[in-house]
Amino acid sequence: RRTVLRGLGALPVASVAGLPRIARAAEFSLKYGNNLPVTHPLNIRAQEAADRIAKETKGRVEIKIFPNNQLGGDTDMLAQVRSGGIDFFTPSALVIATLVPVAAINAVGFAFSDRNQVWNAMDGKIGAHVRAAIGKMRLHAFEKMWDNGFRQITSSKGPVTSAKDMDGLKIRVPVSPLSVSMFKALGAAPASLQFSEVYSALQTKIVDAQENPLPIIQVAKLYEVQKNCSLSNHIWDGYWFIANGRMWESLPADLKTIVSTALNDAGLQQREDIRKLNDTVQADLQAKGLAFNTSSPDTFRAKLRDAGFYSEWKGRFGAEAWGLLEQSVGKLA
Ligand code: X2X
Repeated sequence: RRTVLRGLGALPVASVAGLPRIARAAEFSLKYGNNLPVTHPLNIRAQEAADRIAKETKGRVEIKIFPNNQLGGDTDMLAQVRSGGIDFFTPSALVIATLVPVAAINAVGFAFSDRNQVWNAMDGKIGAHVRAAIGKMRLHAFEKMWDNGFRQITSSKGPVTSAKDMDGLKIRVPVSPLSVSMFKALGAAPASLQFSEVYSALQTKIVDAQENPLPIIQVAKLYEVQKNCSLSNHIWDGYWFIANGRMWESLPADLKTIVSTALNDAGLQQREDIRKLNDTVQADLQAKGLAFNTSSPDTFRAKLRDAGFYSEWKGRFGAEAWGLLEQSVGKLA
């Protein structure tokens, strides 16, 4: 997995006419897989971080990015980063929660009202709590979470303006127990599919609806196969940048510092990218034919409360994590 070719450094690398130039192999050649198109700010900032890391480690650490589910869907990449088949992965909180259940705490329906609240929580106690739980699975989570955004509902059917429009709606959700539970509580018919399958599932009408932040709807071209978008802001979702624990432990301390600093800085810049994108993305999607409507969170919250969603998940997350969430956002259940 890791290429250790220290001896090569001593070989002459000047190219000889007719022979390919021999590049010096990196001491730590690391693979990073993710589920997003290269045009998403996550991939743009991750590539910048990889370039910075190569430069600051003088070529000792090389990170190769495999975007867009090239190495398999989320479930596969999560297994690979655990086994060491890949070194880094950025699962959404929803997805890593299949392994670390408390990681979905930020995705409780209608908990966060704005980004400041989100980053205070995720850079503060809730984030630390989740990172510790990830650490117990022999994975290292870098401090700064990256942004996915507030999730919105799109559909090839009519607009969703209140909770009653969710009745029987065939909606794709990520492979996430919390998402399935929430959409069932809302009366919909959720189907868990990996992101790699979403476009074709919508195109072939296996499902009629899906929910994702607007930048994803844009870069994955979901507007081509959806008509309406309801600005529901029902879940805030972010990406944990994680590393295989054994690989991370094996890195010398000076390289760890360079890698951590570059990835955390890039995460902060990526959050800003998403914030700025939010000012323009709706107009762009509208121009591409997606119709927008607002929806009132009150009818959704009431339906979730009546269905016992909040009390169920309070029990599943446990008093400590739920208490930290309520410290940030106020009383939920
Ligand atoms: O699968 C999704 O919907 C996505 C891209 O938002 C996640 O990574 C959870």
